[in-house]
Amino acid sequence: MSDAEQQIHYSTCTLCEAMCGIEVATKGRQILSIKGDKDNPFSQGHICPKASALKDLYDDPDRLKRPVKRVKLEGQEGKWEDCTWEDSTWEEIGWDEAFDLVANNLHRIQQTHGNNAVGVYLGNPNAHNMGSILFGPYFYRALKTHNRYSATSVDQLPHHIISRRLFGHMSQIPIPDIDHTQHFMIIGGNPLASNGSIMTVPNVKKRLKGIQNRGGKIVVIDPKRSETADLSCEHHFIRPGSDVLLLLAMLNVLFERELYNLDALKPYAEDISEVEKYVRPYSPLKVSEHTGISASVITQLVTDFCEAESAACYGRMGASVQAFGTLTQYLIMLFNMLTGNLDKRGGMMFTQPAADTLPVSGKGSMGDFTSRVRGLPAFAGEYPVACLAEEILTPGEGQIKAMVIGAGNPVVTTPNAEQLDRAFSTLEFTVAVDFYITETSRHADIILPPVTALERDHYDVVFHNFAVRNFAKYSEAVVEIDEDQLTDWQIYLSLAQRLDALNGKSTDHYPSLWEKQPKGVVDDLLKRGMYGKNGEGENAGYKLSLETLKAHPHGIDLGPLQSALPHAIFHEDKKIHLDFEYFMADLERVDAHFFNEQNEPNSLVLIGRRHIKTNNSWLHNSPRMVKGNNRCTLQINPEDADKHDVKDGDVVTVRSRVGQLQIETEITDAIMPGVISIPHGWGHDKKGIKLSVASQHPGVNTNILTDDLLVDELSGNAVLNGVPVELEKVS
Ligand SMILES: Nc1nc2c(c(=O)[nH]1)N[C@H]1C(S)=C(S)[C@@H](COP(=O)(O)OP(=O)(O)OC[C@H]3O[C@@H](n4cnc5c(=O)[nH]c(N)nc54)[C@H](O)[C@@H]3O)O[C@H]1N2
Ligand SMILES: Nc1nc2c(c(=O)[nH]1)N[C@H]1C(S)=C(S)[C@@H](COP(=O)(O)OP(=O)(O)OC[C@H]3O[C@@H](n4cnc5c(=O)[nH]c(N)nc54)[C@H](O)[C@@H]3O)O[C@H]1N2
Ligand code: SF4
Ligand SMILES: [Mo]
Repeated sequence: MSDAEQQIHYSTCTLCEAMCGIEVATKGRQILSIKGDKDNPFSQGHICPKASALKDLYDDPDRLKRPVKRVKLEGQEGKWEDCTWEDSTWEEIGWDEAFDLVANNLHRIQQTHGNNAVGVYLGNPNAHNMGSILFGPYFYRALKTHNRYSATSVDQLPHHIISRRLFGHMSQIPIPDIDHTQHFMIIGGNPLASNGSIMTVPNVKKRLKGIQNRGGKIVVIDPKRSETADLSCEHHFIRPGSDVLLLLAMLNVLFERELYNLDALKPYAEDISEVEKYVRPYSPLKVSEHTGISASVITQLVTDFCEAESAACYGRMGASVQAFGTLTQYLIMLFNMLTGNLDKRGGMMFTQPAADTLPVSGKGSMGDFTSRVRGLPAFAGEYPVACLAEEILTPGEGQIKAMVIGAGNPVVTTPNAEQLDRAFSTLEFTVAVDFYITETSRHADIILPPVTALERDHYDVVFHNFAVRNFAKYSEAVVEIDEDQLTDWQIYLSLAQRLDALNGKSTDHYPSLWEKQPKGVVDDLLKRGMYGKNGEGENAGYKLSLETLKAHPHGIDLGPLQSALPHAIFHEDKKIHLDFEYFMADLERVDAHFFNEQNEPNSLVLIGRRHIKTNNSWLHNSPRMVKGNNRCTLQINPEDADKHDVKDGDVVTVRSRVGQLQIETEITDAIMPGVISIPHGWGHDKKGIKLSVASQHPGVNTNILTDDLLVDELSGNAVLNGVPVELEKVS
């Protein structure tokens, strides 16, 4: 090993959505360094501090490499619920034994209690993992359960519902053409910390500065003067959860001043002028107090937007994961359409990815089911995760008795986290596909650990679809793995095959899947795609296939985003279905919420925030990522601090309907009065986890405060921003 040569590999960072190209130096199975790949045409050498966490993850002694089984210590028979964490220990087992145990237990529970007795939760890293995305579904389909949940419903669910209804496919989401826009309005996104979301945009800072350098403008609407707001030309505080009113008033101004531009969209949406009748009651004056933005500023926001040569209004996490997230994002879409900026250079545009999964993936089934206990709507075969705990805790037919958790940590990341934690301890059987023993996977009977990102081949099946340029890149694993280490897809396919066999179904198709592998699927998609070897038309000259991409290890630039209507529409009539009846019905709830005299607005509401060195709940075991000052603080405006007699650094108790926690304060005028901010992803003080670095920097879990009963009713998406809380100084 010691005389191994140093090698350089070109790969992609999979930690966030930006898809930065990385240059990884290895020696044998040692990772020496990770740098930005200067020759990657898309990211041009950019990386953020997280890229080195890929090495830390690979080297982490806490990481599991073989399956483990949780066993009770002697004398501790009975249910897990009655065990303390000290009563059990983990034992390494072989893969075959692990797969048999998992398949047999899930099968047994489904035979006894029905298919829906097994629940599935899929977390965010699946989206960054081609194997999970392409082969995971074989396993979920084999389970035949309706009880499916994912991180989508604490995140981008509204975007999917809107795209499904308007354009006919849940993943056909328009992206800001950031490199050409002259006016970029950001509502509830902080790309400088998050590196962009539903906008794959490596080196977002440079691209934002590019807008300013060409005389354009960036406007940020956010209850916090975020890093992005600091860089922008204009920032306005907004009361959390009131964006829907701002958008209604912005649309109102468009019609009032006849600033709308129907020409471009009329052929695709003849009824678009009907928007006027819905927004007429919401004048800037009417919404100004509720939003905290003056009527004149609202009008100015619209006139500036309309005067720009091109403009994009982009709403993200802060605007989606709140009480009116779906209606807000819908109105944002209408605003882009009515100003002539949908499908226009410098506006919101559709990508044309090389490996286009849309034609072969589910468009998003709607309205098929509602959840058993609370009746929340299913979308694309998933229920909102806000109702997962009650589906485990409420007895009756269809009660969840076992859970499969793939690359997720819902005990930290979903609302009313303590309730879910309790619920998980009542389960008969749990399996987690994860390389860490986390707050969630500690509940598992079996943990199946896949390899980490640099140990597997990668084509970004999801985020190329959301990129601000058309681009394609494939990379092979950077380091070799042991024969008995598996990737996610091998785990899922093994389980699927066993379950199908147990259910008496044919398994004849499995040998060809094992042979094809996810990369074979990508190869097919590339070849038959619009830039493909077998493609036709003006872009076929690229002749893409896996082989071509292997020969271009830095990736291939496929040019700026192009107009794509009507091709981008999946509805058979090739029209955009505005579906007023569905979306605008929610205005009734808006009126009841904001304009009912009896509703006293809460004096203090909670929002979240991200830091460049975090990635949801799971990078805190990298010493580099947690070094320095405690970042898990409660940010509060000086005015509110005074009101509560709190000094910087004081510890306060925060209470919501569902829980309470204690946390250190950080007084800053960057946060709006009446709002407090706590970052998510912390709270690594649970017994039974095996995260030795994270445990020393535990922080607190903000989702102890977020409320499972608060959802955006149209979608069932969780409300993680704008949660009513009370605060008290700890004496
Ligand atoms: N209050 C509040 N809560 C939030 C948010 C917020 O802004 N505020 N944000 C929400 C959002 S947007 C999201 S997406 C969710 C995320 O919520 P989750 O997806 O539930 O949580 P993650 O922290 O991403 O957990 C990922 C888990 O996957 C494991 N993992 C990492 N890579 C892999 C892999 O390649 N394979 C496998 N099998 N496992 C892997 C990690 O060890 C970790 O345990 O959190 C949400 N929660
Ligand atoms: N460093 C880092 N990067 C990440 C992640 C991470 O955990 N860490 N997570 C990744 C994931 S899974 C996602 S989904 C993306 C999310 O990426 P973004 O959508 O950019 O999310 P945030 O950075 O949380 O920024 C949300 C902003 O919304 C504001 N906000 C909160 N409530 C409201 C409101 O009611 N109205 C308005 N207008 N604004 C509001 C917040 O103050 C915050 O500035 O980031 C991804 N990238
Ligand atoms: S910006 Fe995202 S993709 Fe780029 S290096 Fe950082 S975490 Fe990785
Ligand atoms: Mo997310």
